[in-house]
Amino acid sequence: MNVLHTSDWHLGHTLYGRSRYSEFSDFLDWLVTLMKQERVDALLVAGDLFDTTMPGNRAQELYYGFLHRVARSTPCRHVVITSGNHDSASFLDAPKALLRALDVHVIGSVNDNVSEEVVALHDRQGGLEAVVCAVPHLRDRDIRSVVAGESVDDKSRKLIEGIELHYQKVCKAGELLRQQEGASVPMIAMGHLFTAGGITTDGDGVRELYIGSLARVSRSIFPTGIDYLALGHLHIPQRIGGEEHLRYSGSPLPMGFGEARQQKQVLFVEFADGERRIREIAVPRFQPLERISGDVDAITSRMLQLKAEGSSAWLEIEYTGAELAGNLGALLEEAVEGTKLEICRIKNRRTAALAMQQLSEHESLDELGMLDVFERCLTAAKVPDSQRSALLQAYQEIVLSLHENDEPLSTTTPFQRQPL
Ligand SMILES: [Mn+2]
Repeated sequence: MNVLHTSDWHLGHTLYGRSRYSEFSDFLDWLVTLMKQERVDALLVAGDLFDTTMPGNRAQELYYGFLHRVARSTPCRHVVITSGNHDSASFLDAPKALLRALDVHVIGSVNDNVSEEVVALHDRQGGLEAVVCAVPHLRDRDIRSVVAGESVDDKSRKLIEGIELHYQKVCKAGELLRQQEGASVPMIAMGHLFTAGGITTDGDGVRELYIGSLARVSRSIFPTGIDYLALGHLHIPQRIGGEEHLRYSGSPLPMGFGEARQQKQVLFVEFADGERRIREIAVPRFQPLERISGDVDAITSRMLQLKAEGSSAWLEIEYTGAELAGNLGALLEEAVEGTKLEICRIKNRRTAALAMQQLSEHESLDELGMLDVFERCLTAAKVPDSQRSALLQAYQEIVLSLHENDEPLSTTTPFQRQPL
């Protein structure tokens, strides 16, 4: 049996206001072709299918169009989709019954009955071929009973225990089903969460959100006996604890310039004759991204090089020179004129450094991250260092809970820029 694992598509994602529909469309076309070539029997998508809880029509069209194509034009017999922190669980669940007709199993929200999260995959003859313990993104409120006056450590411990218990219950139900059918088929688990030691990239926002945050679990929470664990949430592909079969597939597209140089992948898992073989399949780069960092000379010479190559890269320019470069914007506009290059963002470190010393008129919210803004508030209010870490933690917890609400966030709040 051939299984393909992917996650974190973030359909509808924009990069500094630029829409990425053509990249998403190219990726999904490529995926359909791959599924035919590799004769994929089951596709697992471990959360963050959409970038926002209320995806736009084009993002939805891509999603449903893809599922229809998979059902009609590939050998794939099963699709299992679980929710991520960016998805609205109820939005994913809404067309559940309809999608079942296409052999697509959607598990958006946690249900009191854990067997709802156990998906039995049957072959054409009706025999069991795999059991998937499809755990959706577990939100704080799904698993933890809040008690007033709890310490941060209490909350954290309860949350981790809750996640562990949930995985145990679902995997136990999966094991039971496997025994009932008397088949020694693979047991696959899915999830969307951050595990300790996970690697994140500069600029993806996950560091900001998870430093000292609650939802940090270790490898030991996953029951032994799982033949393959398909995780989502981290955008860099990685193993957990170096183990071959516990994997994050990572996002297929770079979600920001910090991920621009990473090779993106999907994971191909073949179960045959009681053996498991895992293969990483590289995802092509549909739209090149590049971050150019340096002084004016370094930036312009790299741009000339790209121009000579006929590159159509999207660029993030980071000026780190010593002098104030007031004409940087005009200089760069001139450099891209008549080329296919596009500048998405210009970061002027020199100006930003000045702004840190004194509030500058030129400072814009765009230059600051969520934590920067909060830290400015703490500084402005002369909050003593001894209180900072507790306040930061409380702040991060509030931000996390905002992300986990099922309603779209207002476009006017800085929280709109979600991490991972
Ligand atoms: Mn994600």
